[in-house]
Amino acid sequence: MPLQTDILSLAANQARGLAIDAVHKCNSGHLGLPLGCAEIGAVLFGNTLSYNPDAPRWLNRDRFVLSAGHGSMFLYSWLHLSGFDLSLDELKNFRVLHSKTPGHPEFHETPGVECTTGPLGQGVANATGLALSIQAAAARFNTPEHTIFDSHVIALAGDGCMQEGVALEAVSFAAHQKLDNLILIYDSNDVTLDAMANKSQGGDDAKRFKALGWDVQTIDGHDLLAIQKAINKAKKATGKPQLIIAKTTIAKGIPEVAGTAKGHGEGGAKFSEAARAGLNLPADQHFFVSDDVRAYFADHKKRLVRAYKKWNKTFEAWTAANPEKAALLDSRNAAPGAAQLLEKTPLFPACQARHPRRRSTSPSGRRRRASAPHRWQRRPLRLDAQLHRLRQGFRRDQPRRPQHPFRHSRTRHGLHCQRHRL
Ligand SMILES: Cc1ncc(C[n+]2csc(CCOP(=O)(O)OP(=O)(O)O)c2C)c(N)n1
Ligand SMILES: [Mg+2]
Repeated sequence: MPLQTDILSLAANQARGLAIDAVHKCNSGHLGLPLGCAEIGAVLFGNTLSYNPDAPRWLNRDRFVLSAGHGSMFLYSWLHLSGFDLSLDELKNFRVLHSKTPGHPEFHETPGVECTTGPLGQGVANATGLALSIQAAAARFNTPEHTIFDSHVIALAGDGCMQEGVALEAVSFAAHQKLDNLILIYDSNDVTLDAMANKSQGGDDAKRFKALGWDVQTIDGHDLLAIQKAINKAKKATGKPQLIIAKTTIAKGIPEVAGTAKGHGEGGAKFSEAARAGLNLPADQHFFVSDDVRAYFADHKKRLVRAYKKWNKTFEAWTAANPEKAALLDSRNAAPGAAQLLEKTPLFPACQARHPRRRSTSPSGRRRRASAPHRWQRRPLRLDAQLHRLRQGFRRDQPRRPQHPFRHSRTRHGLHCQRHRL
C-alpha cells in the first residue's frame, strides 16, 4: 500500500506527545527511544506490520519485539493508536503497579506485547527464537496448496542491545540458520544511556553483520519512505536475516536534549510544554490524538482485518485438506501453559530452609531484639513466598500481573536485584 506520509508524520508526532505526557505524568521512564523512533513506529504499525488488534494472538501475525525494553512507551503508544485493547487511561497509568503499562514490557500483561524485555539484548535472542519457530512451523505445516505460516519477526534494538553477548550469539545463530523471516531494526542513535556511544563501543556494525551472513541496509530513521522501502525489501529477501541500521536522533522533538545523552531518560520531561508546542500538540489537551489520526488507524485496521479473514479462509481449506496436520497443530492447545508448568515446579529444600541470622550478643543487640522481636523471627526464604505469589497471579481470572521472582529490590540477604534498576 502506498505510504500516506502526511498523516503518518502527524501520527508520529502525536505518539511523541503520548510518550512525553506519560513520562512527565509519572516523572519516570525513557523518552529517548519513543521520540527517536516515532517514524519507525508509524511505518511499522501504520503500514508494514501484519496483525489484527482484535486477535492479538493470531497464528500468522508478524511479531514485533521491542528489545530495547526501556523504550516501552514507544510500544504502548503504537499499540494504543493501532486499536489494541490498551486504552488512553492505561497510557495515563504508565509505570503504575498492576497497570497494563509497566516500566518495561511484560508478556501476559499487555495485548500486543510478544516478549518480556528490559535486559538489553534479550529481545534479539527472543526474536531469533520466534523466527526459528515460525520457520519450523512453516516447514511442518505448509503444503504446496496452502501457506498458513509466512509471517515475519521484527525486532527493534538499540546500541545497548548490540553490545550484549546474548544478542551476538543469537545474531550468529540466525545467520547460520538462514532465518530470512527475521528483521532487526537497529536504532543507531550514537547514545547509550549517560554517554555518547563512542565511549563504550566502536567497529563497523554493517561489516560485522555482513561477515556473519546478514543482509544490511542503512537508512535515515526519520524518513518514512526510506523506512517503508527498507522493511518491504527486507520482507521480500530470502536466504539471510535482515539488518536495517536506522540512523536516528535520540529524543527528537525536545531540542534541549535531542541527540545527547540527556535525551535517554526522563531528563527531557521538564521541557515538555515547549516540546509539545513544537510538535503542534494542543497546550490544553494532554494525551492528545487527533480525529484524523484515529480515522487513519481505523481504516488501516479494516485492511488488516480483511487480510486476517482471507488467511482464515486459507486456514479452513488447509484444515479440511490436511486433518492429520490440523490435529497435530491443534494438539498445542493440550500442551501445559505457564500456570500448569508453575504448578509442577517443585519447592526445593533450600526454599523451605530457615534463614540463619547471626544474633548479636552485645547489650545493644539484645535491646534491638527486644524492641522489634518480629524482625528476628526466623522466616522461610523469600523465594518460597514469591513462587507462591507467582502461582497465585496465574490462578486469578483477571490477568493481574504475576509477581516476578526478582521484582523486589532487596532480599533477606540484603542483595539488590539488578532487574529492579533496569
Ligand atoms: C543487560 C542490561 N544491562 C544494563 C541495562 C541498563 N540500561 C538500560 S537502558 C541502557 C542504555 C542502553 O543504550 P541504548 O540501547 O543505546 O538506548 P538509548 O540510550 O539509545 O535509548 C542501559 C545500560 C539493561 N537494561 N540491561
Ligand atoms: Mg542508543
